[in-house]
Amino acid sequence: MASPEVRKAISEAALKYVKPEGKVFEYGTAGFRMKADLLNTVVFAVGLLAGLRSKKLNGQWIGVMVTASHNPAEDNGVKLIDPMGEMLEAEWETYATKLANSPLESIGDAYDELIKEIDVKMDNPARVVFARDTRASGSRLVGVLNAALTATEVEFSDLKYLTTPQLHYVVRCKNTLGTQYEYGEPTEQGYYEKLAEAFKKVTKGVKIQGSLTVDCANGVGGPKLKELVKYLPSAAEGGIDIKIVNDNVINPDSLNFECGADYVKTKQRAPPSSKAGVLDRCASLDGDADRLVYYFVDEGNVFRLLDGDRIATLAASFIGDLARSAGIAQKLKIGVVQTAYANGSSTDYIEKVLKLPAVCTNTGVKHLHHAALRFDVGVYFEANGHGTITFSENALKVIKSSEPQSPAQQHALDCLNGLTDLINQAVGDALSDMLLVEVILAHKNWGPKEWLATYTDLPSRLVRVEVADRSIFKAYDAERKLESPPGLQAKIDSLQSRYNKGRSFARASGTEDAVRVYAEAASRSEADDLATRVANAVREAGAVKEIVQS
Ligand code: 16G
Ligand code: MG
Repeated sequence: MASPEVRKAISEAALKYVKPEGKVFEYGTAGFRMKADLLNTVVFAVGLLAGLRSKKLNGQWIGVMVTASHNPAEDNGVKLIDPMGEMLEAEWETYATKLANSPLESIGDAYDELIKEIDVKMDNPARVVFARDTRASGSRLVGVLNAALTATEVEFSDLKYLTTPQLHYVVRCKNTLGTQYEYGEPTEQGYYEKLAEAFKKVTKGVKIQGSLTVDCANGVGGPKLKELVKYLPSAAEGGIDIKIVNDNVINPDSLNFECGADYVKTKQRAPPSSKAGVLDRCASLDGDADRLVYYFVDEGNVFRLLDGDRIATLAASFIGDLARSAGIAQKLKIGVVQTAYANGSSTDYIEKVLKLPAVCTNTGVKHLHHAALRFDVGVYFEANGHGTITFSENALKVIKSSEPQSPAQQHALDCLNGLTDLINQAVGDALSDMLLVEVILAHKNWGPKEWLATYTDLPSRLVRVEVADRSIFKAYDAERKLESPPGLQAKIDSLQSRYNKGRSFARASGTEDAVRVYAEAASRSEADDLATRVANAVREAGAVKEIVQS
């Protein structure tokens, strides 16, 4: 139980906020995310829970990130980060949901009930570190967080503006400091130094050609990339010639507006502001810099997207080659983790050309991350550009302790070693992923055209369908099939079988009130047609259920 002082402080602090009437909150794939005005009481609850999570884990640091990623400027969100920089453990998502929905008048009781249910030792210390993106509502929400942490006597550290992956990095560093798993200096500067140091190691002997234009979605990635550039070698010294665009964080409404990774991926076009020339490398981050996509304008002015699938295949092929050159391929189990949204051609390429296992999981970073941990080197990316590479303890041991038999082996081992530092293993990180892509392209001596030529994407289409109640759409088999509503899956199966290389699925979104339909097929018209037909079937199934319910 909380002490009477803490109970009193919680009640007093909670009085300042008003819970939006009739709104039910749910800790989803990306934490809580909605219109920023509705978030005060949710953030207060998250603050209370963060302290409990830390106490439960014997005072390890827990992170709280205030961001709504690629959502519009008027939204905001909040999510918790576990000690190793990972997403919050699934069981605790239900505690977060419970606390966020508890009436304010009795939030102290709900807090005490949770302490009992989770069996938290209240004598343990509690430590929380938090940060936010550049949204205007962030400062108010951080104030609320501060109030909850103060009321519950939690030690905390406010790191102001950070990208989401930077906060994940700091959390992991703080909790590994002084142990054999030390991950780096637990500061923003430590992050830049680690990346820059690793970048220098892995670019030894290679030259990066041309320039890279980076669209920062007018979010926190802009100022942070500018900072990172200060630590990297200049183009003249063998570094990257980085041109930063869409880095306006002064006008709050410009965030994610007609730019950023989500815009580029979903619209399949460059931001209208883009001035890139033919074959120029371009990249887009999202609003909190945990997603990255590349693109370029081909000869003939055709827009070409290089999405998360492309980054995964590029990285897997490079690491596979390095492991072979280093003579350690037999000792490392390398695998790629994707979701159902991965283009079928990328999966074929991984299995048939790279000859690596490809695993499919549910959408949402935590699912991919956990599946990746089952490999020694787990390459995971969502098609939308979120991903990273994990190295097992065994992999680190093999890479660090192998005795090279030749200068070529030495070079490959050094490069692998550098990669383990260059890659943010806590979470997908657009800045770190960007350096990784640049390094690989330089090693392979490839421009974006050669990268694109590795395989040909099947034309695909994504459709968003609004339904009365998305919860009736229950998926299985890594969200590739629906068990409910009854009969719908049979319809989808029959539709996709009519198209050459047809593949389609529908799943309820975890972040919006909608069902998403994905379809791919051998030609653009077939993919579009299949998507339209499946969307109609979903619409009908949703409508039927609505009538049944009423
Ligand atoms: C969240 C997820 C992202 C996923 C997306 C799917 C995290 C940090 N983010 O943004 O990985 O692709 O949701 O959204 O897990 P949807 O469920 O609306 O399709
Ligand atoms: Mg994001």
